[in-house]
Amino acid sequence: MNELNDVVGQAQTAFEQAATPADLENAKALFLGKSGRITEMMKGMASLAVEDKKSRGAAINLAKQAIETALSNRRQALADAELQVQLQAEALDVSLPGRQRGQGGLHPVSITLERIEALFGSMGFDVAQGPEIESDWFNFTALNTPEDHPARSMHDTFYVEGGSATAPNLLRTHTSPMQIRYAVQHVKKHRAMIDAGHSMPEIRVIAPGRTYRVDSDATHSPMFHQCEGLWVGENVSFKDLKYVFTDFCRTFFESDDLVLRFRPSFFPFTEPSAEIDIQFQTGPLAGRWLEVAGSGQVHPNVVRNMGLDPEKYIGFAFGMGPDRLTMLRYGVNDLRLFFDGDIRFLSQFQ
Ligand code: 2NM
Repeated sequence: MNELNDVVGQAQTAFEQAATPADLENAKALFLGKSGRITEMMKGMASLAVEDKKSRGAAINLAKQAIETALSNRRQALADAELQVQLQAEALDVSLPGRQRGQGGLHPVSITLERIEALFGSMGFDVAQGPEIESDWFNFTALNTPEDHPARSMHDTFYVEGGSATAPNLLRTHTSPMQIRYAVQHVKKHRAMIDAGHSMPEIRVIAPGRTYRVDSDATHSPMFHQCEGLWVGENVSFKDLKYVFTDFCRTFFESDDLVLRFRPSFFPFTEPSAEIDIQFQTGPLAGRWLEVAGSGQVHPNVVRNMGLDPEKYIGFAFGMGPDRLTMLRYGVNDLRLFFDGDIRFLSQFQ
């Protein structure tokens, strides 16, 4: 009897010590398997007398049942523990906020273009639109560019299919052609009024957009942005351009003491022409002259190509680079960062 109690005790201990279901099945074999302790005891009964067999058999059966109970308890305990581990690993925190779609944002150059449009809009300037594939006439000829001007060469301009030898198509190299288109439409709309000797409403427009030139380094991208401005009327002068552009620069850079310098220059479409430089009085760029735009009085040939009499109408124009303005405003030192599409760079402007 003592021996049976010991076997039951040993089985209980062995089962408790089994850490995995596989260990437990091995431990079970030691007691209930083909040559396990209980099985061996059953076999040992063969030599007993009939009356002893009955009581011995009953005792062994009780021990066997106790071992089976211990086994099934341990099986359940191990299964429960395994389930707990799995539940823990797959636990869902239902109080977490839902996964949201990434919030997009404007490209830094788009932010600049929107600011430019808003600022000039507040000064009565309309925003022109036009095609990126242009004709040679709108991009060069109408703008008084000589037939042999180097800008027309294939080294500087991307020519595209669809034109003819005498009227090629190209990717616009500036946004001035949009202004010619805009001016021509404006003049057409007011033709009767002009011919009757009345004053035409002034043309005040900016032309922002993508432009293309064969050029690529740290400060030049084959695709870049431009924003040109045009102001045509009977009584417009350089002082109007100076006033408007000074106001624009001070508002755009949020710097009231910023000063401007107009430096003589040359463009085929303006005469006289001037580069516009700005100088900050405070901040990291203080004291340096920074070139931000070209400008000038619209050439009489260009005024004529708009359908206006240059003896009666006078225009002023400017052209600036929104990419460079964005670099200056945010302190970016490599133009290519804008067009590499690296989200780590772009997301800093949101
Ligand atoms: C510049 C510099 C100077 C300009 C001229 C015209 C137009 F259409 F009136 F002919 N639009 N923009 C102009 C003048 C552009 O960019 C550096």
